[in-house]
Amino acid sequence: SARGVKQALISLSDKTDLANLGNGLQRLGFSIISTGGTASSLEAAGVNVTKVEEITHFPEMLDGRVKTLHPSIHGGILARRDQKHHLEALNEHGIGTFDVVVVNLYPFYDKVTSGAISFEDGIENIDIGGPTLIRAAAKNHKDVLVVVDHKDYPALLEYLEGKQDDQDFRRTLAWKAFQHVASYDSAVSEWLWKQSNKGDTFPPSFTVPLSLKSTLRYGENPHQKAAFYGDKSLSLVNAGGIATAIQHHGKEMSYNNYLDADAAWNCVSEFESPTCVVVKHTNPCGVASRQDILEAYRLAVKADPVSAFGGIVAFNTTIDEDLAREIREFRSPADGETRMFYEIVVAPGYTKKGLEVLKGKSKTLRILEAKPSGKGMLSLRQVNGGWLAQESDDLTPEDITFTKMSERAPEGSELSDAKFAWLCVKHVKSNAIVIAKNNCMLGMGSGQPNRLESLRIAFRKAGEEAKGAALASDAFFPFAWNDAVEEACHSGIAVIAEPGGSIRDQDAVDCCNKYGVSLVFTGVRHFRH
Ligand code: 93A
Repeated sequence: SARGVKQALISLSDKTDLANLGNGLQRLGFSIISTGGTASSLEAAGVNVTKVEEITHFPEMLDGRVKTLHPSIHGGILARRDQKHHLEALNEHGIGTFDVVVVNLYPFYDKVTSGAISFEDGIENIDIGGPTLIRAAAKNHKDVLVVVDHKDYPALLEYLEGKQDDQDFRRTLAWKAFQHVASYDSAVSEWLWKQSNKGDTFPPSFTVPLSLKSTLRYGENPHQKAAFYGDKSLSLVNAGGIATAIQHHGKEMSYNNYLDADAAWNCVSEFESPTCVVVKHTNPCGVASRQDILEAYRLAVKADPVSAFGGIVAFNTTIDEDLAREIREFRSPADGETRMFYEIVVAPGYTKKGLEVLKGKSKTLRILEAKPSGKGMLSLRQVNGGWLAQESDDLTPEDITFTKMSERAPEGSELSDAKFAWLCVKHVKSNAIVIAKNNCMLGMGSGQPNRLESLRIAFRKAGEEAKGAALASDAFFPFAWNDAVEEACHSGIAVIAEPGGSIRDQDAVDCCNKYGVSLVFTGVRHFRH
């Protein structure tokens, strides 16, 4: 410092680990300057601290809106130590330099996402002085260490104890500082957009503040580098979902694991009764709902045991010891011998014993605990050079009117079978066909450019069980005779649910009437591209 004392400026809303930081800096001979609340906390922790007012000779004013916005503070941060005239200017005004600046901001993000908050409260929670301190220090990082994350306190103290000057460390801190401010400002701007946009939430305005969560071993293939980012955009953030899942056990999550776990979790989260979903390559290949979750699990695997092998298993119920044991021991219905192998198990919770038993299945099995994926979220997809935004597809069979089109009305469990198939088909890649009965998926066809081909695949998997079952199609059938509808009728399906809307809808109706199959139109479709 110009006065020969090392000075640290600390101004924190989140005071986690402040005592350790203050004591550490004091031990290293720093004199500590702080704003009101931070100074009180430091004093309470037995750390000597000078109030900002004593440096600025100016009180915190305007209810704290102006605390640190003063040349005595910003001069001491921004002065170039390699410019004689900068240091002379500091001397002239009796300003000391700052070597360390530790700041975190008013919790604007938490405040505006924590439920109803008034517009005025939102505005008061916009931090002005804090970002200014952070930006100034980050700009002058060559000589000022800037810390915005309490997890970096130990590294800061370690660095200050060492003798080496490491510009890489300083640059990393400066990068993190600007990330912090950028994500803060984007949250403020998104919130203001919502306030000024008559409450409409679409289209959103956002600068996606992506924060690096982890580097992945590789992408979809080993020759592609990959990383995982979390987002803190007000429009994108989802209290639940796979990005915030806790991993209890197993090998590190891969790029494809995230995609598949996301698909499985989003699908199973939609069901209200106890349900198991098995996903392979982002498509649900087994789904079953049962009061007895063990039975649901066995049925979901049985729908397509070959695909389920190496897949992702998701439950919407807590996994207890019995279920964990079943997951661990269950032998493939394909040969009755091989123990099933999975990449991931995901559930909303585990009993202590359940978790313990499941961990015993294999060292690599990834065990995830996730909170339900929220509704009303925004979905973003990338195309080369741009982004597509859409509201998530939140429609459930409860929101939809299933209109009878055929002479024969659905009878017995046919309508509930059709609704179950409909909820499943929404999660299958187009062209999607699902055959289901008694709250259980029997077969599915996905991703075929030709709807008839998807249908044939679904029937091949369902086999004889397709007789009397329901069939759902994510979009309408362009042809009926000698095509998908007639094939479905021939195969003994009892009820077909499809959106309708084809110019040949009447053919589909006539065809179903000829075979005595009941046909319902949903009026909505569930494309998944
Ligand atoms: O109201 S402010 O925008 N005006 C300022 O000059 C200022 N300086 C620091 N907010 C300001 N701060 C913020 O105060 C910091 O970013 C920090 O989050 C908070 C710490 O206040 P206290 O030490 O009184 O708890």
